[in-house]
Amino acid sequence: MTAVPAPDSMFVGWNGGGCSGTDSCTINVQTATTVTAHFEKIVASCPTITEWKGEYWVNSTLSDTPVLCRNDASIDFDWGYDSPDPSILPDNFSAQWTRTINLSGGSYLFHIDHDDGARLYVDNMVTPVMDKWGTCCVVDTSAPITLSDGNHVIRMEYYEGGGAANAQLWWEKVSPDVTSITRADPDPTSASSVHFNVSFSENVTNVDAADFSLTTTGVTGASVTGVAGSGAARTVTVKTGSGNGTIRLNVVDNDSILNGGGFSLGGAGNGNGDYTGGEAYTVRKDPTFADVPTSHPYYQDIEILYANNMTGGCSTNPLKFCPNQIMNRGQAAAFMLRGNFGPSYVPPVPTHIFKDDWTKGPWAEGWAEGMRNEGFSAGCLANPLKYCPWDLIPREQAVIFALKLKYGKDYMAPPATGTVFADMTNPSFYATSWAEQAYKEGIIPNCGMSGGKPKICPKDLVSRGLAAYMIVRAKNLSMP
Ligand SMILES: [Ca+2]
Ligand SMILES: [Ca+2]
Ligand SMILES: [Ca+2]
Ligand SMILES: [Ca+2]
Repeated sequence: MTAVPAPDSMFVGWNGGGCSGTDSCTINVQTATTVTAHFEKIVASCPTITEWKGEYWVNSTLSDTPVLCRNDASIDFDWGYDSPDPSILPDNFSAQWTRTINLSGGSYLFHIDHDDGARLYVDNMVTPVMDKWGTCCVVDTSAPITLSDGNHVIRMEYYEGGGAANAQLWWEKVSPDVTSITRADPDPTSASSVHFNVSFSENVTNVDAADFSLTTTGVTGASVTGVAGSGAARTVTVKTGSGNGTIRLNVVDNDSILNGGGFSLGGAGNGNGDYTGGEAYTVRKDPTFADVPTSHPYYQDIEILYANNMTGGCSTNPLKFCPNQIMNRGQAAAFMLRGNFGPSYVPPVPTHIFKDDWTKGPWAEGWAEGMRNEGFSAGCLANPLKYCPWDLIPREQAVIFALKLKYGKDYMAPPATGTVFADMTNPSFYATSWAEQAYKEGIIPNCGMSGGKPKICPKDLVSRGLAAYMIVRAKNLSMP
């Protein structure tokens, strides 16, 4: 006797009549004898599923229990005349793939390619969005489906009758989105109107002032006054009204903004294309510092430095910054350490390691020792040990401070070329590599042009205003 299991079962052994084990059994029948063959259903156990849960049946109707459960990276199968697995015969099998997937909100088209039939479910596991059970061998596309931002459950059911077999699922987002809203003008601003750059994921039409709103603090009378541009970009002009505060531009989706396919922003429905994550302007109609008017070339940088608690100015009543005062090494130490460790950094109590004359400004001694303790500067002279706090800082030294502020005390600039500047052409000079790198990274502006090349003016001294410019860029600071 031989026991032959059905495709979804396995033979587990004989019982009775002198038969045992799972080999074939021969019995000599002389009296009534009962021999029982025991079978067990194959119940597939699933491994850890990280992508699609793929369950496979050895019938074409998803009936009974699956014989195989596995993690499938994608639903992209072309089995030809073969089968998904050695445990499954090439005809009359079925499968189901299930996955919870995070999608950004919008309108989607789902596509299935199938031989033989398939059904697709999205979120609703009772009513399929596509039912192609019994229709074979074409690519089918769903109607547009609008999905919210977040998790969605997708299930595809599939069967193979005979001949070749394949199963594929993919989808595409067909509605446009706002991808960013950024400031087009310097920030902070005292201007009566400012501009925002609005970017969309693709070309759109029907963008006008009614599609925008403003979120403001402090200011009154701000309004959207114009929308220019085409394609996937717009520039929106906003009147800043009166008062000091902030203005952010938002997109309010009313389904009027459409792409070339006629799909509305964020998918069908108002509100699903809203965008409130853009950059804001800080509006300051009156400057913070009495000596830094809004027309000052470093006005934005100094305001940003102040707003980030990185400077208290040079005098308090009236509040002044002294933007044109030349920075000395003592002041640079304070900028450097605050810039690196944050505004709450407190310099160490001096232990008088530097033999400088501190009577001109006792405040600087702790900052100088902080620079040495933190490894930013060993000093200016080794014997006797001095820091030279009152030496003024030329641009060729400031670029080193700025790059170390950006990347840390151990940073070294890459080798110099000597070809960047009209007035700094010796690649072996100690500061050339630092100046070239700082200029390349936009940390220091040029000081003019000569013969088609920028000038760096290495010996020019650095004002506190320029120092603000360099710190803002080295630390990538903006209005908080
Ligand atoms: Ca087949
Ligand atoms: Ca087939
Ligand atoms: Ca509109
Ligand atoms: Ca919409």
